[in-house]
Amino acid sequence: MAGEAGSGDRPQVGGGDGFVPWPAEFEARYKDAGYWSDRLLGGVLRGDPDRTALVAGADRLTYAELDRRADRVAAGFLRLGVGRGDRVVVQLPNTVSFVTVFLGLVRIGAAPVLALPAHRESEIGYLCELAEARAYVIPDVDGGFDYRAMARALGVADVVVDGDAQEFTALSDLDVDPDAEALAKHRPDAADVGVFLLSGGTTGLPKLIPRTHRDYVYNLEASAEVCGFGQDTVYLVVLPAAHNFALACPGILGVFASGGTVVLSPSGAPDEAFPLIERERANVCAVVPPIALLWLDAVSWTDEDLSSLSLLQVGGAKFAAERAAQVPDVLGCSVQQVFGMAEGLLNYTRLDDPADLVERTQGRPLSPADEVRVVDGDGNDLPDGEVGELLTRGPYTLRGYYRAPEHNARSFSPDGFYRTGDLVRRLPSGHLIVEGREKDQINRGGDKVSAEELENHLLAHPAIHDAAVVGMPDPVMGERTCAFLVVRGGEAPALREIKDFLRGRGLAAYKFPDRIETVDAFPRTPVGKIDKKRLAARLG
Ligand code: OOB
Repeated sequence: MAGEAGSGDRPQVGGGDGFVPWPAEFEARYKDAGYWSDRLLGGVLRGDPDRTALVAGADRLTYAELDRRADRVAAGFLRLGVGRGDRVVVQLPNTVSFVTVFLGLVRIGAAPVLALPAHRESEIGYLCELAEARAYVIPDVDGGFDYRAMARALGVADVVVDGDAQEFTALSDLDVDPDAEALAKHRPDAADVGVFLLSGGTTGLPKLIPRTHRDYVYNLEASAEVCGFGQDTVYLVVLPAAHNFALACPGILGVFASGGTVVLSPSGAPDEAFPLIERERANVCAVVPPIALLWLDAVSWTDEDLSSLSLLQVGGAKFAAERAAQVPDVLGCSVQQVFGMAEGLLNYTRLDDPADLVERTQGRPLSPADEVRVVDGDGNDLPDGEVGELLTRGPYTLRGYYRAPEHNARSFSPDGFYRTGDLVRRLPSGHLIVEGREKDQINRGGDKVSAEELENHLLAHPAIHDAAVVGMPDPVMGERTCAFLVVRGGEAPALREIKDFLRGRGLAAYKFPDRIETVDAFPRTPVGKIDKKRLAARLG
């Protein structure tokens, strides 16, 4: 089992390769204080070998079985020519294969690039290129969508298919007897990039977030501690496993490190999730606010026994205080607010926080080493209670997006603080309240839509002269997406046509506008930029 780090004399993933390392003084500080260790992502399976690690559909795997399967997949990837320092785009739904592929890759130092199942040609093509992916792992068909057809259209090298592989390599063919020597040769260093997460994005193209073994291991271990995970934890996964929240906050990996059980659900729909809670006696689940709202309603018309639930983590978008207050009464469990980001910083309300803080705030930083600043438009620090932009750096917050020097110059302060684009207010206790956003992004119930990315796709439509994308308030999703369009004379295209057009361009469906409004011209700010605040104010 890939437990400890290999020797440090081999070249690290990163360095001159587009990875921005922490400065040496911070590295020394985080190591000395014990935040960073030599523990590796491939070694997180710390449960009793005979206990159940993973449940998915009819499959139940013990820790010993999952460990063995991960090594076999690792060996299979090695045979395919994938190894230390490579990147592999992984786009799998919540299945056993997601877990074995993830663990197999990180054990041989090949970093999974975690795409969401909803991503399509536009996102995947770009990711494969940016990451120079050595392979691309997909299901055959999921949710009625044939991923093989997409892989074929993209023409990317080395496609691995979970299921009927057609002309591609079958994942089942990567089930190979492991060779301990070969595995050891590819064992990564804890300083290597272990996994790439996707940024929610504020620019025309998605960004890749490099997470090193040591920072991500700290992320998941410290989270597991704050959330009280242990071997009795039975954690239901309803969000995509590829999302940071479900993967490592504390998520799947935090459960494994604590010796508990992970139960995979295909979605958060009550008719799928509730029977699993009842059957497996699940006690923890992480959801986005729309799912929490749905569950609060659904308990009245479903009859599953949810009494095992003890903790509902809610994050990804703002969860209203009134709704948070209902969770204990209606669902019979505690609620925990989680304000996190794939870039790093995690804020949790604590299990012993008074109800008032749990309901009204989005938590406080996970680590004593998290540095948090709240600044005004000129970058001056603001006193507690005043709203400003959240800046942060720390032992698990990135120092730069992968291969994005120009964007990094804007997204980080000269002394390495990440500019989150979130507007927050800090209480004297350190708890943060999210008050809004400065970044040009729509938070659609936890799914992030970059306005610029969608605008660029809309501008490619022959009838569209100009486009401005804004969020509109929505009682369930928090926000939905509205595209204001200036058309080139004649009729504006209908919403359905716009969606077909975007689908044809291979854009993930959650990024499609929910509404379009045509205008003659856009209101402008004094410096001539589109005044999105005034546009948003027009939405009734
Ligand atoms: C999580 O990660 P991302 O990378 O999809 O999105 C991060 C952004 C934050 O910058 C903030 O704008 C928003 O999502 N956000 C919240 C929030 N949690 C995230 N806004 C208000 N209230 C919250 N509780 O969304 C994520 C990553 C790890 C754990 C949980 C969520």
